[in-house]
Amino acid sequence: MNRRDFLKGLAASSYVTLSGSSLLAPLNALASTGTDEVWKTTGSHFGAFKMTRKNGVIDKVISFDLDKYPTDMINGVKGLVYNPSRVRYPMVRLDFLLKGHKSNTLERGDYRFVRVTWDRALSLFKDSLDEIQTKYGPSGLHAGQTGWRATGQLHSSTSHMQRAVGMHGNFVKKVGDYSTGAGQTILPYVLGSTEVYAQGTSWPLILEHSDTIVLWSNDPYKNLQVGWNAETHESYAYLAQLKEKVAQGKIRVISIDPVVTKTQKYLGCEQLYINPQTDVALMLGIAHEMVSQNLHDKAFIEGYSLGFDEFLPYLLGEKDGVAKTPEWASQITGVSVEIIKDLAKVMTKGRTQIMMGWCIQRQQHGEQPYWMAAVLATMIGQIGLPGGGISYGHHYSSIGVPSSGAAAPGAFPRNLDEGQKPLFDSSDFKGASSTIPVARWIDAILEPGKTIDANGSKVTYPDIKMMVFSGNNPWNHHQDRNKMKRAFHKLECVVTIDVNWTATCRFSDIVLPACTTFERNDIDVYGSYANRGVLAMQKMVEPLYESLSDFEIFTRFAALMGKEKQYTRGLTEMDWLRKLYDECKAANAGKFEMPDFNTFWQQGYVHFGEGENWTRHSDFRDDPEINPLGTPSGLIEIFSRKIAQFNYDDCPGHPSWMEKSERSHGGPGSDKYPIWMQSCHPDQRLHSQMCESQEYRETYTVQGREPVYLNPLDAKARGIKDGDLVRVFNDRGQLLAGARVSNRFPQGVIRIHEGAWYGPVGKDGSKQGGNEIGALCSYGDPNTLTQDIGSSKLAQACAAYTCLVEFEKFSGKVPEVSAFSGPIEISR
Ligand SMILES: Nc1nc2c(c(=O)[nH]1)N[C@H]1C(S)=C(S)[C@@H](COP(=O)(O)OP(=O)(O)OC[C@H]3O[C@@H](n4cnc5c(=O)[nH]c(N)nc54)[C@H](O)[C@@H]3O)O[C@H]1N2
Ligand SMILES: Nc1nc2c(c(=O)[nH]1)N[C@H]1C(S)=C(S)[C@@H](COP(=O)(O)OP(=O)(O)OC[C@H]3O[C@@H](n4cnc5c(=O)[nH]c(N)nc54)[C@H](O)[C@@H]3O)O[C@H]1N2
Ligand SMILES: [Mo]
Repeated sequence: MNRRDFLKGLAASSYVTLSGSSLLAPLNALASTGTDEVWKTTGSHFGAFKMTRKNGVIDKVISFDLDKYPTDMINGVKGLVYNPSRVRYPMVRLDFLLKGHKSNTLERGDYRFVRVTWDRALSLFKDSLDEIQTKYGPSGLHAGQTGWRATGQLHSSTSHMQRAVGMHGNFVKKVGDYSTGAGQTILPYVLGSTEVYAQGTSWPLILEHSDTIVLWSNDPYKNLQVGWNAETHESYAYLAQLKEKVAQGKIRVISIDPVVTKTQKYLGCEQLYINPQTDVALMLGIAHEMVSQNLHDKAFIEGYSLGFDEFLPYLLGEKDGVAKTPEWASQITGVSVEIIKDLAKVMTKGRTQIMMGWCIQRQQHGEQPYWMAAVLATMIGQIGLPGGGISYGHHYSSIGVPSSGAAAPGAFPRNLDEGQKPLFDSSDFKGASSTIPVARWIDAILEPGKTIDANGSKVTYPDIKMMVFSGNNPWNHHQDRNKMKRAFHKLECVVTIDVNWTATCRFSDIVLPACTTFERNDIDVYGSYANRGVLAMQKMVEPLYESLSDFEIFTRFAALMGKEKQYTRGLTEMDWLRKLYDECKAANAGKFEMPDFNTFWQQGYVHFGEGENWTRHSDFRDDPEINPLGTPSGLIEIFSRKIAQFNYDDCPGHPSWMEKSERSHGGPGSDKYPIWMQSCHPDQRLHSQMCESQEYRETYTVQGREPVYLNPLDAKARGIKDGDLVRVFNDRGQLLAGARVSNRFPQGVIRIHEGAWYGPVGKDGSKQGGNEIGALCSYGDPNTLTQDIGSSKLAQACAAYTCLVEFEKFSGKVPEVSAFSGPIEISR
């Protein structure tokens, strides 16, 4: 049947709705059968595993021999492959199939999809790209979002999509990321590098030299479970040693956090409660006390930094009439004057390592706490000493585990090869920017042509008409679902390549099924920053249903353009793995022994051995003239002339306390919505990944919903008991979640972990009504409620933690959870 006949057929017949019943087919009927039982090695963000296969189905999953601290999430791994949310075959949204780019976009998200063949799906995809490039040029297409696609150097799904789509034509890209957008923008001005993605001082040195460790907005025990590459979990051995030292009174650890973190419980360390979003005020109060008690290291400030003199009048209140005294800070932060004064003493006595988490910069003015913390560390004067100074990543991807120093394997190219030209070879963005801050894409869709400030430049929003997503889940990661719906009404076409029926698929027009990482062969770096070795990721089962690897999907797509060879360079999956491995072996020749590829593949792993201890910024400390920082002056910039020249009202030339647009505990907006909602990273997932893992999810859900953690007094005041269903709401949206009442959360603070799947239902409770603006989320996605604003004119970064809400006991007809059961399948 050609396209026209098919569409005619669709239009002429009445449709039957197949609600997900076919999704419950027995699992072992889905994969190829066999009687083998083999152990194979593979890797993932959750660590490395060994798996067996029985009758063609993954059977046992056990942790890798070298992983001494495997995460509990290992119990969810099988469910990543076998779950009811898998995308089984290519599907197209009903009205898009009928009307293409003239479809009724208000229907987008009503979840009605029609199954099509791979050929049809890929040609519809290409036709759409043709139409966009012809009508609008490259500014009409955004394919630049990235995310936590599965690990693997070959099968990086984002690279595959961007290389192939890039061979078709140019498109809008992003700068920065949701993780550290504000931090990675401010710190190059202050410390000369992003710091967040830099290797940190080695844990053994910290354990040896630190007297005090301040965990500031930081929960490493929770967050080190996952890594950007296959995680080794070696950091946990150091955390175990730290726990011992805390018990022996050898190291004092203070966790500055509104909530009792998993790390605080594990270490048995001190917790210092602080009102959310007020950390800059606390830091200023401490700094003020240091100055008034003459505790700061004047020689270090003089020799290694610039601009303390410009900052001091602000601190002392000579500029704005407000001295940033401990008394002043206490009123804002809820931390007592005595404790603030004591912190100034404690931090300047002995060796103090400040370890910043990232959450604190995912808020409005998120640049400020990072800058001010660097100023505090400068005043303490221990930057560049082992166990002293400041770090911004010890909770992430094995940072602090000494690096092996070996060369890691390369990756499949994301960009076009030298000399390759796109089919539509235009770079005319019609006066708009070709790159926009990562979290501002919804604003761009809503207000094309608008010019904003961003990091010293002007960005003019392109008129985006089509989005392509692969390896990221924007209907998880972006803020303010109802605003997103309004933006998506303006798009002509949305294409998503994913393993599962995420909410992003739900709001797409063309959905293509990728297989999981366990259904293809790959290689990975073992231990991101530690770079412990090279791991074989051996295919466990054939791709389920009609899913394909991203490599195969885009090889077929490239073939439609006559560019298959250009895309693959004429190499198969195994050819690529061999090539990446052999290049790595050559780069390590004479330094690290690596066997030939076949031996490696058979043994599953090559070990590079242990790395050496290292202290961040020690070279700068040794000689700031020979080893300057990457800042304009080469010194730590307490005052930045460059930033001051930008003249931003929300990011002046030195760190400053600024009130937030929404803040609890007496701040703006708290009279109407008194509760601060934090949407921290989940303990039992990687963002939205593993939420689909049904059995594992059921170990933590409450009445099938995502938990919302509540303080007992807040719960009681609203007549809520542990286990009740709760409606959480503000002017932006509403969701259902299940109450978990816990003393770990203070009054006025609730937590719903990000990554809870968006499962909107209409007023009638139907999943088809999920496209309605204001629809209730039936599962509990916190981004139904968060604010979509930029951190400031500097970074324009994600500010999800500037968010107030209210909650109540849910009364009303309880809707079914619509998040996980896949689309409403329409057939003739
Ligand atoms: N409210 C709030 N929002 C946040 C945050 C927060 O703290 N609070 N945190 C932010 C941060 S730091 C981040 S990093 C982002 C995370 O946001 P994302 O990185 O977008 O989140 P993931 O859920 O990991 O999305 C990865 C998607 O890739 C898919 N995928 C996995 N493997 C493959 C593959 O092999 N092929 C293809 N095609 N697809 C694959 C998965 O199924 C999943 O849908 O969220 C941000 N959003
Ligand atoms: N298990 C697991 N680990 C992960 C991830 C995951 O999804 N699951 N994601 C990974 C990724 S992509 C990232 S970006 C990192 C995220 O790393 P982070 O952003 O650092 O992690 P979070 O756990 O969200 O937040 C850490 C702590 O900040 C506190 N906090 C929030 N707001 C404030 C505040 O205003 N003041 C103070 N003092 N504290 C505050 C929270 O209460 C929480 O305890 O984690 C990585 N690790
Ligand atoms: Mo992140």
